[in-house]
Amino acid sequence: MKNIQWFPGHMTAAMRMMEQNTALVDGVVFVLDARCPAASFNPKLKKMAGAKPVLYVMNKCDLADERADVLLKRIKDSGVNIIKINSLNSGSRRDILGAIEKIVAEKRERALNKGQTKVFRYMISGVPNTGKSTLINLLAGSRRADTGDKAGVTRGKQWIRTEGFELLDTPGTMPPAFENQKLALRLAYVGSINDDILDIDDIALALLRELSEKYPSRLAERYGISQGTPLDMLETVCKRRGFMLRGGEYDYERGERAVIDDLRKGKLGRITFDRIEDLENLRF
Ligand SMILES: Nc1nc2c(ncn2[C@@H]2O[C@H](COP(=O)(O)OP(=O)(O)O)[C@@H](O)[C@H]2O)c(=O)[nH]1
Ligand SMILES: [Mg+2]
Repeated sequence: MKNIQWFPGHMTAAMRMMEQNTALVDGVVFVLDARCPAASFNPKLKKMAGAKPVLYVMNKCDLADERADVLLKRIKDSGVNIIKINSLNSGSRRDILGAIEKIVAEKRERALNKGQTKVFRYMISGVPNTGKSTLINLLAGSRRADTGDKAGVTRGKQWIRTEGFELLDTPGTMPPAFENQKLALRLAYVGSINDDILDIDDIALALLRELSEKYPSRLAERYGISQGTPLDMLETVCKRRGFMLRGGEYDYERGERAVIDDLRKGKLGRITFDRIEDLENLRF
């Protein structure tokens, strides 16, 4: 299997932009994907935050199951600020506002005592497609930041003002190399790596293998898959969906896209890929 490597030029520029903006902010919000918080954690970005207060947000919690809560608890118990939210649900607005306010509460109090009303600035950061722009829209109460279900929708720099805060949306960035290919694959499944650079065969087959280990009943329910190699499973998907080419050959690519699409749209149910052991060696 080809190793996943991705660091296009605009990402290098984005890293530089974030480095410069870190100096301007009071805190950094790192948006993670609740289905794979270890995979979507970026040590480079963390390092860039330096001594600034950090809040981790496990977003898309509606797509993850209770295993994500186990991960959240483990990270929280290590003394880290972390919450889970669903950015598409207005009920999460209060949670995130409360969490970012808590981080600057003392500073705000001190400013108020001096008769100043301060606007606190946060940089919203994280790998692509974790929902940074959607989170900003939730906070701003309108569609202000561009969103999209693929990597790389947000390009430039945007400050957005809301309720005593200014939020800086940023394009997603990735580490230049993935030390852990297992985690890199999970980012690919959930759409945090631009599909153009991916080998869809590798991703879909790895996804089928991982699902058959972790959520076999979902594969049985949706595709009638009982067992077999990843390729056997893919053929079952093709048969079930009628993805056949002339001459009775399997249309593998359509089958692959269907499985990936189903996962991304939540049609395979709530899924969490990461496990406690994936958090080892990560310093949130
Ligand atoms: N189910 C679900 N989808 C979400 C959530 N937050 C964002 N999304 C979707 O994820 C995709 C990427 O969101 P976007 O905000 O553009 O991500 P960004 O690249 O981090 O800015 C969009 O299709 C959003 O509608 C969430 O909490 N739950
Ligand atoms: Mg964005």
